[in-house]
Amino acid sequence: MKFKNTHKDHEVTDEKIYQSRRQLIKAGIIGGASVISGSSLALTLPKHKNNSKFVLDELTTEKDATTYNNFYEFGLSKSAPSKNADSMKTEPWTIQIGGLCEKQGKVDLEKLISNFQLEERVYRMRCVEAWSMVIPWMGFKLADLVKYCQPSNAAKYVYFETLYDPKQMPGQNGRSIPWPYREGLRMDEAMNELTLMTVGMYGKKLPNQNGAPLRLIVPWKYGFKGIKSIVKINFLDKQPINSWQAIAPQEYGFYANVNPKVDHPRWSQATERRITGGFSLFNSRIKTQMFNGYGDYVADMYKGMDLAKFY
Ligand SMILES: Nc1nc2c(c(=O)[nH]1)N[C@H]1C(S)=C(S)[C@@H](COP(=O)(O)O)O[C@H]1N2
Ligand SMILES: [Mo]
Repeated sequence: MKFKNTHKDHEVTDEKIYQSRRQLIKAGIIGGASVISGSSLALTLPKHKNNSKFVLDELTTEKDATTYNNFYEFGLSKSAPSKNADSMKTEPWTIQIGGLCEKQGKVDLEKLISNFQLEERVYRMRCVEAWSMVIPWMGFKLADLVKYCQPSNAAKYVYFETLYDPKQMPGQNGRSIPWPYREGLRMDEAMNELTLMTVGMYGKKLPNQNGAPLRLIVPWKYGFKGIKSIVKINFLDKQPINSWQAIAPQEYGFYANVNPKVDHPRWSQATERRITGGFSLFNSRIKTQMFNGYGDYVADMYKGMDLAKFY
């Protein structure tokens, strides 16, 4: 698949966009030369390892990020997705848009992507199981996609579903999760500039095990919000129930904001095992940060909410 992109870096001249990009660069969220102006994802990225000016944390190796996965559609173990996910056919890929919005119906993913500007963003990813990675993702802002869909004023939530096809996804023959995998965001969370619809990582297309060809990345929330292999986007007036909430509502909520002060009922969320170079049980254990360290960009959305109640 080729990702055509009509926008060029130098065309983004608007002062406000420029300033907010600068903010993101300073925080290490996007790389300085990260807006992709070329025509495909087969691009060379700047070496990140020692580029500490732009990247706050050491990157996780590509090997770890693509072989230690959660993708229950392809098995329950961390190694199963990279072994089994080749059975999923990702081209062509159709997205169904519906609910409370103007744009309705099926759209080819490649066509859809050509409307948006791709960026690389280095984000921390914190799994609810208390491990984390630092990954250079590639994608476009969900905010841009929401605007493209023209939701009505009644739309308060964005809802996503993963592909349901047990022939391609053998894990769906089991009952670990009520299929298809489901997720949702409040509209302001969807419009937040950090929220990324992701099509690539490490400068390449997403591997199947990481959620090809399109997945969500919400860096201030636990990893399970990052629904993979999306085929459906709906605009709703009521808060949807996500997959993990459906399985165990006392353990997993709708918000799933990374919060070191609210423990999972069965384990602490105060620290995390940071996986960097070479996965091992001895990878460094570090303190988990409120909102995974992205509070400056997202804390305002939760003012006045009791985050122990809305976990
Ligand atoms: N469809 C689907 N999406 C999913 C999951 C899944 O099992 N199925 N697992 C989630 C969990 S728990 C995590 S931590 C992240 C892992 O993403 P990664 O494998 O790319 O690191 O994907 C999330 N998205
Ligand atoms: Mo997770």
